[in-house]
Amino acid sequence: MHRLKAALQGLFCALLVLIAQPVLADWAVNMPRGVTQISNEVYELHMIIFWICVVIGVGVFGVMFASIYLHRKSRGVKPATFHESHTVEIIWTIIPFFILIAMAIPAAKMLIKMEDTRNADMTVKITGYQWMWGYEYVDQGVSLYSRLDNESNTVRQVKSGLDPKSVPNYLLNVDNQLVLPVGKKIRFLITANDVIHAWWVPDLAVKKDAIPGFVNEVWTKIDKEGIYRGQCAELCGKDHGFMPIVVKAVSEAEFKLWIEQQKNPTQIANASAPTSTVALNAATPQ
Ligand SMILES: [Cu+2]
Repeated sequence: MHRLKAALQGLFCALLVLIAQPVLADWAVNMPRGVTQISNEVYELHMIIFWICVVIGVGVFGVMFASIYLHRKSRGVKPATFHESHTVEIIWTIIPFFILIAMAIPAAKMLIKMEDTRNADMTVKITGYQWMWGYEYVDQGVSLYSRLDNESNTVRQVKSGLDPKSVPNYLLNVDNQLVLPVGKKIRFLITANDVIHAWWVPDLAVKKDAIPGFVNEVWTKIDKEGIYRGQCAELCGKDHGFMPIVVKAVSEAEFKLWIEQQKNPTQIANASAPTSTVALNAATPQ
């Protein structure tokens, strides 16, 4: 008994030390809360389900270990005789049935909410390619491709001899970000051009398969400006690990400005570098 007490005390102290370690401040095993209303609701739902599982786990294992300890042979306990008991079988069928129903109702409500793309303010078509993403702002007439950034791509090459730790956001950076306005309901139309990919950004709680020949719908409404990273979440080929997603959420005014810049790239180039205009004009046949 003393040994058990000492072991438990040791375990408790070890846990305290682990929790107190400042280096673990960033260390998290739980899913992120995210930056959309949906992502927060998904988090709450996840926690409810988690605690239901904890209660079930503690209950089942508690009864099991108590039975093993209290009804062990060395105590002279005689085996019970409820083998093939209908009452027990009915109880252990009905209880999980109601637990599953209790979990399925909020989960189904959540799924319906996530799929409801009606009354969107704008639409972005997302196409998965081996190995990059194509983004088309359907209402604005702007489209772009988004690939792994050059820095990560150089370092990732076999025998590059370069240190991945020297690259900030290694393998999670792209050349062209998906710029989106905050506070707007954005409908995503997701498809693929070759094989199955999946568009996944945890902070937005959006994860949807991109399947050739199909168009999947999902939506988001981002609450907070910032940069949110994700990855392709479907094994799609040898470079599956090298097609990250970067969403840049900006204010509506900034978004409009960015769209204008995308529509008239030469105008911006002219404004920022007048010398290049001369070169451009000279090169263009009159
Ligand atoms: Cu992919």
